[in-house]
Amino acid sequence: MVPDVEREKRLAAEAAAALAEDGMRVGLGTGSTAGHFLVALAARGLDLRCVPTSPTTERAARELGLRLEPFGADLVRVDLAVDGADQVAPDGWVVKGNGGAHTREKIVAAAADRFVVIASSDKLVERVVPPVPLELLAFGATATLALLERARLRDAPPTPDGGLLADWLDPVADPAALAALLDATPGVVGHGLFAPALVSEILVGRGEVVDRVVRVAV
Ligand code: A5P
Repeated sequence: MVPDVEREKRLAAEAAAALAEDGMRVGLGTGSTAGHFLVALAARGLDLRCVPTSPTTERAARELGLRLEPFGADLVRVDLAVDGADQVAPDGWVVKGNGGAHTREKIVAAAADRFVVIASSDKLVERVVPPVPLELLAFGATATLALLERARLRDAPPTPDGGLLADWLDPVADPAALAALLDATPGVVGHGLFAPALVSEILVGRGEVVDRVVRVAV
């Protein structure tokens, strides 16, 4: 049976919104699943301070009446961050960035005491596969691409931070090894491989229920 993807996204988003408590600082992800989370979070009417991960999320959150604060010296950590995913693998690796916001999303996830990934069941994969989203510094992007032979620029506007979007297209035999390679390549500003250690919890809408995988830090 074909899953009702929007319903599954909404169920996962509502389960994540239930984790928010009055007074929390909350990181707001980007994408359609995160969009459901914004609606569910706003509906709770809590007193929150929120950090958006993209201009799109910022606009949507503002329209829903969520209080936004600059991600600066007065707010360097968040209690909870919630975001969607493009791929969720059983070994805990998550791929993000189809919408191009992965660099900001990872910064906010890394600043979160609890980073919760929400997804519909169609995002579950047996193993990470390409494309893996990249953001490149515009300066020297051709040279950076030459180092990453199997990456291609995306036909997309620059990110809000001036970065160029690209995708790694080779098979991903070992996500940790690829993440290390990308982290070590000058000119790569960010990539969409989110390591298991970054993810506290994964909420997957599956039919009428939400499966919860709580990750134990190792
Ligand atoms: C944004 O850049 C992405 O990381 C999204 O979070 C991811 O692509 C999931 O998007 P959807 O919820 O729209 O599938």
